[in-house]
Amino acid sequence: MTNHDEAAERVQVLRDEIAQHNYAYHDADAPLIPDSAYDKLVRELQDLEAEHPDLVTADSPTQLVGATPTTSFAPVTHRQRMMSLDNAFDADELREWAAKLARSLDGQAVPAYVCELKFDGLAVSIRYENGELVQAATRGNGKVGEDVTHNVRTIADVPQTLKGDPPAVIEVRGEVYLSLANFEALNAAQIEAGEKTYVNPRNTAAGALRQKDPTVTASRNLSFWSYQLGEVEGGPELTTHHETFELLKSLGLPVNDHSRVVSTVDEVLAFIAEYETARHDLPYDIDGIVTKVDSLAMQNSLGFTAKAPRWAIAYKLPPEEQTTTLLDIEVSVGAGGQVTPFARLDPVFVGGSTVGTATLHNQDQVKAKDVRPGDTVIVRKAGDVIPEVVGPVLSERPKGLKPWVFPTECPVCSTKLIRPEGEARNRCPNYQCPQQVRGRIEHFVSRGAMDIEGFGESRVDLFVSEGMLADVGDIYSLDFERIGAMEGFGQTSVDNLASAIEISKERPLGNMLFGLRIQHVGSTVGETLAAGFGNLDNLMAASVEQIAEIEGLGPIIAESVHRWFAEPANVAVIDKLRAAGLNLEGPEVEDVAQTLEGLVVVVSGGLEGFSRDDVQTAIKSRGGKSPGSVSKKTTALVVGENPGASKLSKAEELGIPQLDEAQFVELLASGKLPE
Ligand code: I6G
Repeated sequence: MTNHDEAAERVQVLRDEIAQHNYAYHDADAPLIPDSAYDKLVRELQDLEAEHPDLVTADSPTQLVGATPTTSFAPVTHRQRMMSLDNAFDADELREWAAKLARSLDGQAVPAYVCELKFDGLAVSIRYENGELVQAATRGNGKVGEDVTHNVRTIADVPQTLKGDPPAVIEVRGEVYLSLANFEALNAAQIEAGEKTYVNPRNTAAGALRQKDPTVTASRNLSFWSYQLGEVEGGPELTTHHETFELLKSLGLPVNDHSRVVSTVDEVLAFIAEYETARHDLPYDIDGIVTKVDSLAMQNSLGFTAKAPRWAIAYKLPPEEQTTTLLDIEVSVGAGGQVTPFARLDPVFVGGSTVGTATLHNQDQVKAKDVRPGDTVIVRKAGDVIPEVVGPVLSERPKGLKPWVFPTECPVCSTKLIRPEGEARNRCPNYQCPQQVRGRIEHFVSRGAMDIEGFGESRVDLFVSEGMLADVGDIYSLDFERIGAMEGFGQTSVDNLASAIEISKERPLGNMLFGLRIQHVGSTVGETLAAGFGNLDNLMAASVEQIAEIEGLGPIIAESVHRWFAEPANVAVIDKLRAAGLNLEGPEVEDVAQTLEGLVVVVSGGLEGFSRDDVQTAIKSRGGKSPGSVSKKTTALVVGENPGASKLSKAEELGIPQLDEAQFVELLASGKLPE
């Protein structure tokens, strides 16, 4: 077979495959592969067609825009074609695009570009006549889309009547999308109802837009950004693309304010680099950056290819979803006994690193996602967020795969697991479970607690499995002679360990209380208890009410602390610590300055230097309030690791200042928001 024959054969295979994926993505709203894999197929086809131009046919997917209109919605012929965009996958391709523009413009460099976010949603065209919404259609194949007017009318962002002075006819093009907050809320409701979860916001938005019943669409709370004009009759003369935004805004249409006019390709690349990170702070998904030539006269002279405008390009951001094989589902046991399912994956490169395990959160989530060992699954890793399994690719499920069953026994100590009423987590109730013992000791010796240097996870593991440590009290009666005889220990390391343990006896009482891993006692609560009672004996003798009376504490913490000291096994640990001579005296009581008097500070996501309870105590003990949600009354939102999308989007919507951890610490000290 000749090289040309082989190419022709491969082109046919690629076209069939791409057609299948186009249908799955655009028409069935159920993609079979991630976008990145689809892009690779299209790229391969484009390359082959470029090498063998005689193989290009009018019906090749490279010459068509996307979905074929289906029969379920009335067809709408676009008066101006709704094209898609050519893609660039790296900086070189973007520079090449800019160089080609300059060549087409007789060597004249483009003086200004507009960079915009590429929202991961569904393109629609909305037609207004005399200011009234008359029709809305999907892109379809670019020439003919589907009539989704009734459904688009339910989107709160889309005005039925334009404001100001609308042109006689104006077609507004933009993206219908589902915000992350609304997507999460929808999935939470699905889990609550025992139903399957939705895979991602984009497909959920697509499904919602193509509902037969507009009340179902309305219930999904879709959103809309406008970014481009189609047919226009009348209205002001525009000379640049960025003026379009002003016109759209003046008519009451939503325009995203992350766009930027820049003058060089380097600035375009800087914008892209900025949003490769900033995308994780946005309350919606984006999958790329669109760059357009700003001058409309230049756009006009550049024109279109069969498929896309020459004056625009979409830079694809690295994919945050990939598919891989789910090898197995296992469970891990935490220090508090919580049993968490996680996926063992065939390692896959996604979101900037190789991922071999991913969380499955809890039993209900595994059920709602219906992922089974052996499945091909979609794995998502967005920024620093822990990787998660989004769902199975059902079309690839091998026959006979059985649903995964949550274990009934602890994988470490074989105790029967429990799931307390109203809790999402299963637990191992055995306080002596070696995994929990290990977890508690690791926490006690850790930096924020007793800070015992040289007492890492592997040593905790070793001493627990050798039967030398059953609880944190045993740390202070370790047999160093025996340790010295163990493999891997020289005299110096034994001496260092012994001295680090000795030094820890002088740590503040607050650190020790934090180290005991009492529920709701973080480092600040530990300090508050130590300062509030002056010494451990006073605290142990206190009633729930007396504990709750301490400034910054409440009944939940008080109940938990009291319960912990009422447990004889815990008192036995305290006895060991007392006998070892640990510092059980609190600091001199000092008044905490009421810097946050009258302020409302909401916290979302984990902070490095504060546990969840610490944060609350730190705010409340300074006179501030810290409710669980953002409202008009909120002074500031503190944003930590993995913040909740709904709090972020609400803060953004209301213009509430967002602080990082360092700024929060400053606020605690000064009561003032950063400049
Ligand atoms: O698919 C698209 C996404 C975003 C676009 C687009 C866009 O601008 C922000 N702009 C054009 C001109 C087209 N598609 C054709």
